[in-house]
Amino acid sequence: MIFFVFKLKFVVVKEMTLSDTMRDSLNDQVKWELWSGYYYLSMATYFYEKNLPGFAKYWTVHAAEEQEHAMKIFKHIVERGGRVTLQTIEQPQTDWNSPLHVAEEVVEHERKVTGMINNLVTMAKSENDYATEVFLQWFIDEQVEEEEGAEKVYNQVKLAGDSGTALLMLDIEFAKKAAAKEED
Ligand code: OFO
Repeated sequence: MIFFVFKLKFVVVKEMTLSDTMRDSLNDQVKWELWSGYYYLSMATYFYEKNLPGFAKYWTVHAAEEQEHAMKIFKHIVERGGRVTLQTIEQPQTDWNSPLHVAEEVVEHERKVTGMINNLVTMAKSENDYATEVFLQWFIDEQVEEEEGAEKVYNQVKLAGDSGTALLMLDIEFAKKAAAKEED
């Protein structure tokens, strides 16, 4: 009987554990989410310098969201019995040619992140790691929103074109969007 209890415990512990490859890939994703936050914060500094505080605030709030994404994955690794290993976060780009250039790069970056999440789902499926696969569903949905949001920003900034007045009006809109996001 004692043996039976022991055996059962062992099986339960084993099922909770992430594979080394899954753990390492999730650890990489923690770094990329934190890096995304760093990247967006760098964009915020660009907009502060350009006297567009609404855009700056918007990207600052977005940076904080990326930190939350990193912490979601951090928590999942810990809950599944894995060890989080924090990695070096490289310096992001610090300058852009124009607000439209920023918007273009955000779209490109979010598409890359979607690819990373998709790769993680493929890995979880191939390892029959159902818990991680289900956990990643939130990120799949989030990336649909993030890509849609990034494309919308791009289209709005493109419409503003070279008009300083249009850009200033958009800046007011982005300040409101940032405030709404913060209240969420
Ligand atoms: Fe974490 O969603 Fe953007 O990158």
